[in-house]
Amino acid sequence: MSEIFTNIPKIQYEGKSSKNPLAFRYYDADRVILGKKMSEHLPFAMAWWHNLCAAGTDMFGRDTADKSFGTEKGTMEHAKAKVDAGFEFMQKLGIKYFCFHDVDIIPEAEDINETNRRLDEITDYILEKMQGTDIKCLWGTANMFSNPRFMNGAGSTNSLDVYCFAAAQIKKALELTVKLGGKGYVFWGGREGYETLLNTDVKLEQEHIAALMKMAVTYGRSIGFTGDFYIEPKPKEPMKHQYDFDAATAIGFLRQYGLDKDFKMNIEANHATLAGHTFRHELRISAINGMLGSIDANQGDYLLGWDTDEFPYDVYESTMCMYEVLKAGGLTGGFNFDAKNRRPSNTYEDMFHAYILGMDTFALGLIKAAEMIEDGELDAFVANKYASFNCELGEKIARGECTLEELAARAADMGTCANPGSGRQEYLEGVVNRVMFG
Ligand code: XUL
Ligand code: CO
Repeated sequence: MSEIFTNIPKIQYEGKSSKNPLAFRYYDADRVILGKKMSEHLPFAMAWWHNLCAAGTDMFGRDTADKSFGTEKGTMEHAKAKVDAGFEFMQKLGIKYFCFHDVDIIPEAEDINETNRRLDEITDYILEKMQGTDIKCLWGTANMFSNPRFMNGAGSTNSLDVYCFAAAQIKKALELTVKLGGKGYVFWGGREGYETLLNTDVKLEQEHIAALMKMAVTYGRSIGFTGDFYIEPKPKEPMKHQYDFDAATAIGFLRQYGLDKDFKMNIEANHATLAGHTFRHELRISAINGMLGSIDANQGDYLLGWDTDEFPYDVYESTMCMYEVLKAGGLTGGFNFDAKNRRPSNTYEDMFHAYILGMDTFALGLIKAAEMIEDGELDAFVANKYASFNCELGEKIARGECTLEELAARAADMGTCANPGSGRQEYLEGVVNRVMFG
């Protein structure tokens, strides 16, 4: 196999004074931060779909980038060339993981039996490429949204036939994930949602989605999948309303249907902002519920109301993300760059610039978040803010043993209430800026 990205060297760490666009300025894989190597804090993953498949097509125009990798698109030769390109790409960047949908790695056939045969062939090839490298699969998933059969949803479809095809795709994608040693299996909502309640039985659709997830857990465990299943919340797009709106909604759903032991969250930054939350909020809600699993690292554009999947460059956001991740004790999954080059950034070099940007943004975020934790001022402030509960009565409340009468009696004794103390938001924002910028 000949080199594909011929003008790109192996990307090295050169430090923050470097002006070399093909070098890392902050991501120094072996640098130890809070007792762990950067590469362990930041298990980066390449998203097969954006990096190797998406070529810039949008609603108004066709491909701008050439991702044929010297072959005819839509052939198995092309599928293999994408594997070659992907492995060369990951090796040049020192990326240790990849994520994939079933139909990212092969051209889907008319007949699912032929699709599955192609999937077997390509995963044999991927396995071969993995040997002798330290590249692993972070997670796999089934694309249950692109094919027209899924226009009314997959688990939420009105058609039993379509439901069977969704089940078949999940079954196969789970088998492939196990074959490639994947750590996780993702359910992104796809078209699980609705355009109008006028034609939708929400209760039935949600029960069917849960039933499919239960079958996936049972089958996955039976074939040796020991990793986490993930829900990737998103509030809208492609459907007007998506059922996995945000982390809180998805966690409630999992608990309602008894799926919470097998599932965690895969939090995507741009999905969080579409839900009207910060990325950080979604991470915190997942973490406090013991369900912070993995991250789709990207960012949106606050001026645009859709999923722009940009490469993350906002260091303030990545710092807040890494603060949450460090506080939660790390991820069981990793940082998948579910991000794509802007349409006019259409060269091979741009693909590398994008990943270097994303990796450096998270590396710098990690450095700054660790400094914030070591600095301790934020933690100390929060601990002190709730200190009035550090007493017998507070403990009784925490144990659920207190009554309204008891608390009301104390209020009556006091007569008037003391001021709860300033929240000091601006002061704390200043602390963050001090740590960030010195
Ligand atoms: C779509 C999205 C997906 C999932 C995997 O918004 O984020 O690419 O990450 O299906
Ligand atoms: Co995603």
